[in-house]
Amino acid sequence: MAEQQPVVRAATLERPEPVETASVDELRALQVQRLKATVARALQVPHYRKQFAAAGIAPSDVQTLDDLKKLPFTTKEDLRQNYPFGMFAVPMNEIVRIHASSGTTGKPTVVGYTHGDIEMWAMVMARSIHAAGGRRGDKMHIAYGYGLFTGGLGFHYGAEYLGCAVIPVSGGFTERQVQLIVDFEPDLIAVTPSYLLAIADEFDRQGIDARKSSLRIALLGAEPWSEGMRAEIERRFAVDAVNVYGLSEVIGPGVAQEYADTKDGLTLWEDHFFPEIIEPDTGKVLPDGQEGELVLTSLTKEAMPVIRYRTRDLTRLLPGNARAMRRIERIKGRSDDMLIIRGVNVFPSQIEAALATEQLFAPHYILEVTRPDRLDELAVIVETREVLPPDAMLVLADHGAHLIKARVGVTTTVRTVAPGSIERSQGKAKRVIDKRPRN
Ligand code: DLL
Repeated sequence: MAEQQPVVRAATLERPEPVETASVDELRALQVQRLKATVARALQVPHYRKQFAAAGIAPSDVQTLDDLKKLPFTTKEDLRQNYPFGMFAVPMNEIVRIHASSGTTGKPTVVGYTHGDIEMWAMVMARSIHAAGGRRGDKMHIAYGYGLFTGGLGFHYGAEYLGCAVIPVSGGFTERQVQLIVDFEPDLIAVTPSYLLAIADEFDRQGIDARKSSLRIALLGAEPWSEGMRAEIERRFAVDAVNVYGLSEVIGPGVAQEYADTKDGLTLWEDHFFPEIIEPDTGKVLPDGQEGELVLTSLTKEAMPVIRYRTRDLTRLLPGNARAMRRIERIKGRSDDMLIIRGVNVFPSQIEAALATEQLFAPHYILEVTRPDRLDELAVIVETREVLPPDAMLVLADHGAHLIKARVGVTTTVRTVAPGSIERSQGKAKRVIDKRPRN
């Protein structure tokens, strides 16, 4: 019998892809060409036609990347107003997948994909997993939710494309997560950082050493997290914990990815997504290096091209290292996450970073905002790592309030609670409870 040949489509995927090593000039030329095609495609959508007409823009006005500045922004509100399928640029019979992102208020935002989009998404995800250190033949445990959320299926297709053996567990059933990790011995895990910590707790509860698990790399994203959490996860699992960024409106996960060997910011896949940083209040484009809101324009999407989509995510653009594509810094927070406590602007990530400087605090916390009189007050409820006597809890709470005051500049009331008191998320953690009256 002839020796069996493996049938491996993934083997045709060059690693790294040529575009990853392209020069800046080559990359910019590709982006201009793709931007023009995207503008033409966007004009299939009544919303964009109206917007362009209102701004007095013809497609021929977009000849360079700098011309992008002339185009109007797209917001989540625009997507809501065109709910459910009004932003699609192709007929429904070319749509092969629909995802949606729930959002905290109002209608979800809906996104559609053609066959070509699914293929592109799988490729950027395969590229991301490879950058994170994943290789063909690795087993990947996926604990991101499957369903309308893009996390589960985004990783699923990318990992298969790369040639990994996918274990599509989805979120929840934490005991079973542990059992499957122990029994199936995956090399990679894709999960929100907050849920991975809940899985770590479950390892402890079952008396199994998570450091001895087969896991080598954790691909973490979908929510803000900190260097403190990275250190904690790497300590508890003996893995490389790397950052994955993306959002449904733009594709899902797979917009930007941190390389495991450098862990110094996330390389943005600029051949498919063009980044700008703007001042959130004025919309002014800021130079590379300055912090502001990330705005993304899709360059190859077919079903739902997005022009200058305002992500609300705050970060900076950094030069590429060893490649032309630029990096973004870890997301600091969302402009709509910012709390203003007695005039001081506060992001939950800053509080998290301040608390992380004290070993006795666990990385589980909740911020509760109230307005008892006319002023906003911020209460921080944080778990301790060990059970401590009541007076030690009080001393530690005081210490927490000092750390936050010194590092963030805001006065808070800190309440320390016993290990395990704060409810664990099975997906994105909800850290802020806003109890202020709605006007
Ligand atoms: O969270 C896509 C995703 C899935 C990314 C799995 C990474 C891993 P949405 O549900 O549309 O899509 O939420 C997108 O989540 O605008 C950010 O505010 C936040 N976010 C995503 N990744 C990160 C990250 C997915 N690495 C929103 N760090 C984005 C901080 C992140 N925030």
